[in-house]
Amino acid sequence: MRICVLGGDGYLGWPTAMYFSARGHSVLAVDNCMKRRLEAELDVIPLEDVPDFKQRAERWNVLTGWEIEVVRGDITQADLMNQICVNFHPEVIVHFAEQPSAPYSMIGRDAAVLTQQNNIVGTLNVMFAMREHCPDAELVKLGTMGEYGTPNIDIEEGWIEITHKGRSDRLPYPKRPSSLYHCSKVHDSVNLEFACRSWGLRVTDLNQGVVYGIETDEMSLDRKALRTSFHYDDVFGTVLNRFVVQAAIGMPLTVYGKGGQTRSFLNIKDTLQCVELASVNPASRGEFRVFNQFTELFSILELAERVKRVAQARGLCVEIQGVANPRVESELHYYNAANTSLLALGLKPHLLSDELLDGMLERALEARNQIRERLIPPRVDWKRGMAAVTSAAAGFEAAPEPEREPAAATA
Ligand code: NAD
Ligand code: USQ
Repeated sequence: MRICVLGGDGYLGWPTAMYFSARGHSVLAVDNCMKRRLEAELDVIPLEDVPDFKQRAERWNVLTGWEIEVVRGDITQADLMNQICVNFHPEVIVHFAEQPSAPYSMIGRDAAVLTQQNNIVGTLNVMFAMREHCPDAELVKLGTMGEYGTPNIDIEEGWIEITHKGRSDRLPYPKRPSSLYHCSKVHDSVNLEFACRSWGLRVTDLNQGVVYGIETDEMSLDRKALRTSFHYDDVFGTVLNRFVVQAAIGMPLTVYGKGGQTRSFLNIKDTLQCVELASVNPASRGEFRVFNQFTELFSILELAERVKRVAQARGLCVEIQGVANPRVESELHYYNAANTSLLALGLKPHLLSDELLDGMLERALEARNQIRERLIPPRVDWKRGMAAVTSAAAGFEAAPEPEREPAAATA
């Protein structure tokens, strides 16, 4: 198939581009490298250097004989999406190209506007370009489980049968998003459902849980040149990746609040499988299909305990530290979400194992001299934005970065 991967330079987009290319699909990867710009603005860096977008695609092409075609451009520019649809004729558009961080969106007004403009306008441009130039293609759009929030009823896959005052209907499942980033995903979902209903587009909205892991099979061809990004900072790092890095340098694991927050999770390898399943089994014309894309549920405290146990087995000393929760979220709640659609299509989950955690820990230990402790404490407060918590984080930052022994000495 001809598959366009929007956000092809990102944590998930780059492995997806390689995954499809390795299976003989024609892949066009598009990215404006906005994420790298935001990292520089916030002075955060991933755990390991991430090779340049074009260079790693060239390396892939040389190593495999396949071709990932690369376009550097911004999908909030309508012309770009139109040109892609006219010139590349995608059969599938996989859309990762959004600002993905909840804390980033809560820094303040400008970051919230950037997030919502970038995400919502980009998706609108995709919708209109598809309507005009490739109405039969499928859009596989990355949404998020956090669109639903944590309701006190079971979470269905995008739709719910409701009986109200004696009448029944099948309606979009109610949403209560947990940040202004998550709100942008809800707005996208509303726009896309409308486009399917009105214009007959075919869309699969993948409400994905928190992704962990840094290894996919394709990377083994050249681990350095083909690797993906691994963030551990408070803005772009997700919880499990952060805990692993904290364990590697002996920092207490930062569980926010009581730690009873339950979230859905999946291995990055399963993201690739799910996107493939949604692509090769497309939605029908006019169908807005929603899949909840996760394989397991964990509370944050459970995850911290898992990381602690695996790190201790390596002789590392790890503590769990309750941190005042910078977010507004329930810390103890009911959570039961359906995820049967992707399993029914053939998803074979890679569940969270001690071996996988140990492998991530190994990578963090190898790179421990690059880890900047000052990037770990949370700086973005949901009620007051970033500036307000700088002083609260100062206690963490006061200590100078310690000199560390090479990894092998402590592992
Ligand atoms: P990422 O930031 O690493 O990747 C997104 C990429 O899109 C970046 O390379 C960025 O430069 C690019 N991009 C952003 N706006 C763009 C624009 N206007 N034009 C062109 N390129 C643009 O994020 P990720 O973690 O790989 O997430 C990918 C998608 O999956 C996002 O939509 C995110 O919301 C969603 N998601 C991620 C997770 C997760 O745990 N990582 C979980 C659920 C959903
Ligand atoms: N958390 C901690 N300690 C930390 C970091 C996070 O306790 O050091 C807690 C948070 O309070 C939250 C949970 O862990 O309850 C998850 O936080 P996260 O930063 O790992 O993930 P989140 O902000 O929800 O966002 C991530 C991705 C986003 C994606 C989302 C999927 O960045 O792109 O949409 O996961 S979901 O959470 O299902 O909506």
